[in-house]
Amino acid sequence: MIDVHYWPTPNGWKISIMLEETGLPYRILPVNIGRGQQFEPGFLAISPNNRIPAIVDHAPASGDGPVSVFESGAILLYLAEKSGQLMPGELAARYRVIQWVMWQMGGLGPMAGQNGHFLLYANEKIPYAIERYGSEVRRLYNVLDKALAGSEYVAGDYSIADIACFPWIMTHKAQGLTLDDYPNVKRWFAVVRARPAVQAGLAVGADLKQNKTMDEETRRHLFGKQAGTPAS
Ligand SMILES: N[C@@H](CCC(=O)N[C@@H](CS)C(=O)NCC(=O)O)C(=O)O
Repeated sequence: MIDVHYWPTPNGWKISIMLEETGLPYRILPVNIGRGQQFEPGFLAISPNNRIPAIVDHAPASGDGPVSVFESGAILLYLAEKSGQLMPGELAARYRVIQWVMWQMGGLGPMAGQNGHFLLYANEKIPYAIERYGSEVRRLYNVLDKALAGSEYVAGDYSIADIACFPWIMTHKAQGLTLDDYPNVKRWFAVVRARPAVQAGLAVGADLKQNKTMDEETRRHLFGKQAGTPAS
């Protein structure tokens, strides 16, 4: 059984989609990031960066004790290895997938996260930040659009590279973007979204988030002083 420390957000959905795709047995352990549960010592012990998602696999292939993994990209790699699915075996094809997972983790996710923050959540509208992150997100969407011009999926066959990117493309409206400007992304997005496992993954924990708007307490936990305090 795999414990998934989870909240229904883009990085959380990567893992619920992957688990639905592979059929690996899992159990959801909610971490309400709007109520500060990411700072609780028990969670920090497995996720020292105080971010969801994190997993604990109680039956790893090694046969040893539980294995815990944080960072959604690392978790996708772990689950691909455990299940033997959604990651090609051949060397060049495998690294084609890994490089796009790294691209998502180091580029699309963080830039889209900052762009959304400065567009939607920052109390002060800072034109330089909005322009800086907005142009970087548009550049990244163009990179993905070009890749998808020559390939049905992000890195060859459907893989963890698609699962890593999809939830962040779901946020395109919040990024101030329309997929009409990225026709290959638009075509790919519709194909991935239609997959039953993707729909099932997106539904995981949908009932947890009763308050869809950003209330003051959520702002304090995500953007307040505690958010900048080193985990202890
Ligand atoms: N690079 C990390 C990012 C994880 C991340 O930013 N998670 C957000 C939710 S999508 C979170 O836990 N935020 C809590 C906080 O900011 O305190 C990953 O991909 O796992």
